[in-house]
Amino acid sequence: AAPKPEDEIRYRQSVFNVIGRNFGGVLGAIAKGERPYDQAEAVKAAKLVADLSTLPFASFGPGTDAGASHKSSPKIWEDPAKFQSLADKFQLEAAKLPAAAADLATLKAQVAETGKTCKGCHDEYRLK
Ligand code: ASC
Repeated sequence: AAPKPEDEIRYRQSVFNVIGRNFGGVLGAIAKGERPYDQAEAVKAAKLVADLSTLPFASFGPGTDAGASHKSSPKIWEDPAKFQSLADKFQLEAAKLPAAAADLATLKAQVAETGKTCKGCHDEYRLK
């Protein structure tokens, strides 16, 4: 049986939570100089973000716009293809993070590029 809408919402929120810990909490902090650069730690966080980026967007199906509390804008379900195009941009940039994480300068540049795709989607599709 298909998961219940509230379970889909909980799943995508859980994945975004782990992405946020690893992207902002680890890679973003390193990029801002708030956390020391450790190559193994950075590569691990980058791989998690890249792998997890492939998961949440399948959980915005029909009916998952209502029910449990969430910050997803109704605009997502008005034009799913447009939402998916921003998800694709995020996944494309996130996939470059593991290789970029091998070096601090390339990591900083790729964190900036990936962060733009996070923000682009949040500005349009995440309610305040
Ligand atoms: C983060 C985080 C986001 C993005 C965004 C980038 O670390 O939690 O939502 O980066 O702020 O602009």
